Amino acid sequence: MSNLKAMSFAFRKDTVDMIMAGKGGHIGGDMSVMDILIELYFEQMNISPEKADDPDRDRFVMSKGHSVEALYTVLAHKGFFPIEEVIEKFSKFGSQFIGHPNNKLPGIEMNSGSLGHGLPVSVGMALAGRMDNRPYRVYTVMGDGELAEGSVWEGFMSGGHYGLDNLCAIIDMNGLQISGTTDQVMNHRELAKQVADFGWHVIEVDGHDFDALRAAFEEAKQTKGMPTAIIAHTIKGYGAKVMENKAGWHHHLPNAEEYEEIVKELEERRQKAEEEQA
Ligand SMILES: Cc1ncc(C[n+]2csc(CCOP(=O)(O)OP(=O)(O)O)c2C)c(N)n1
Ligand SMILES: [Mg+2]
Repeated sequence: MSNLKAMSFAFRKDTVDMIMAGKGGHIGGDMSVMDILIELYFEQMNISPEKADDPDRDRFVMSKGHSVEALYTVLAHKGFFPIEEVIEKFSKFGSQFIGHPNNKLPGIEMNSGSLGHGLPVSVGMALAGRMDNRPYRVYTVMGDGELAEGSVWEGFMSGGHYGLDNLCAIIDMNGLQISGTTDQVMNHRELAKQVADFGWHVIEVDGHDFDALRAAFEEAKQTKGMPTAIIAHTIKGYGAKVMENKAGWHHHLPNAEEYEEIVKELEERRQKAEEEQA
């Protein structure tokens, strides 16, 4: 599929169906991170089910592990497991498709869910790649609320210290966390400047613009001697107005009426994206 934008709305529908079937999930952050994941898995990363154990595969760490439903959706469409199976089994008793990433599933590198660990571990993976002379790149996605964890800043410090140009951190900058705006809960003021001060190359993009995301990832690959942080400005709940930009939708389970509304709007946006490309 070449029209990633149209694809993204179809993927969002699968994610919503997964959450409905599992009777819960982190819908807001799934919707904001979806386009970042699609661009990474379908355009950027050297990864596929056949390469799941290849020592040279690119590594992806979902640091904001609560957005696992979006990750399952993208991994399924990439061929790691059938999408129907995830939708059916997600969050059910005894299922391996649990509510946060676990590395017993193919395609998942690291257990996560306790925020603040993805970047420090990714620094280790990138350092190991350099020491072993491997060509792989390491990508990790964090939430903007997650940046309140102190370990994230140790990760920024060490990534910059070691000049890890095989490392790329993406911040899903949706302005909200679990209980309010990120600024209210823990304001990080001038994020781009702060991260740059730790020795990182920083790029800011619209996290729902595939061309902009692609250009940012290409720029990261060209950047030598320092890691890159991509601050992706996104909309929490992106895809249907009823869930957009509302802290309460962090893990809200849509009722029947809201579900109908979401599905209708996702399909409208999917069709519009198809027409725009035609
Ligand atoms: C260490 C830790 N503290 C608290 C939580 C509970 N928690 C789950 S999601 C979340 C908010 C995260 O906000 P953000 O990183 O902005 O994620 P997004 O907006 O992308 O969903 C919190 C506090 C957690 N998972 N881990
Ligand atoms: Mg957030």
